[in-house]
Amino acid sequence: MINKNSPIPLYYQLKEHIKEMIEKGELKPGDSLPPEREYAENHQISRMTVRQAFTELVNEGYLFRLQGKGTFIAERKIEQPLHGLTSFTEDMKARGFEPGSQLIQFEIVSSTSPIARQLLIPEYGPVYEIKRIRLADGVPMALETNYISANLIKGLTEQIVNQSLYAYIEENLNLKIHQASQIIESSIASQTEANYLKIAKGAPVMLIQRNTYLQDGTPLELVKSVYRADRYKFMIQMER
Ligand code: 16G
Repeated sequence: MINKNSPIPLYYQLKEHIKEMIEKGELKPGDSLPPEREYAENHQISRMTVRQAFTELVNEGYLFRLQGKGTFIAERKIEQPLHGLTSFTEDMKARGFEPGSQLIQFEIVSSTSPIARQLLIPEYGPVYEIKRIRLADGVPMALETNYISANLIKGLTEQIVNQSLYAYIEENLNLKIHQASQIIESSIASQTEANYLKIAKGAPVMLIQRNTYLQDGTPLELVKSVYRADRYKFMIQMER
């Protein structure tokens, strides 16, 4: 599997080999890899080569290390395309996961001025503040906080937001969700976020802020999401 006469660097060959085994399902999430020294001896390559391959695979999210326990195969990341305006429920169904939500907060509050400005409503106007842990097959993927004008979207209930918000808005209220702008930046999980997402405090996360608009340009929602960086990657198609 490793060809020492090839011009391709050994660490790179090893990396590709491990990736292929993961893709074929020969290595499954949670499986452990032998210690670097043993691995190097078995394949008659240097320990440095193994370390470099493992480290890059850790950085790319294919493997993870547990202090004192070894190196393991990570869960596959969900690849989220960025070109369609979709809901979490739609995204998960499209990938064969069962979407779910755990409601943390659901109330009508008076909007702060930054929120009022973005939703184009009077300051202190009533907004729903909805905080949900979004689940895929019961596993926490993201922590999402939505702000929606209570005068625009009437009749939201806990039952509705335990299902799909977008489905309710489009199917029950017949409003057309039209476009959104989204900002993605990296961060680390606070203690609270870590507890909700079942990750370690300080683990990498992606912060997403989405402003969504209806067909007539009315701001529909302001959303702040914290996505697990170990389970998510974003894909965008580009043309030149
Ligand atoms: C996605 C959207 C969020 C929207 C939600 C509706 C991002 C960052 N956020 O999570 O803006 O409110 O879907 O999902 O993609 P639902 O219809 O399943 O409730």
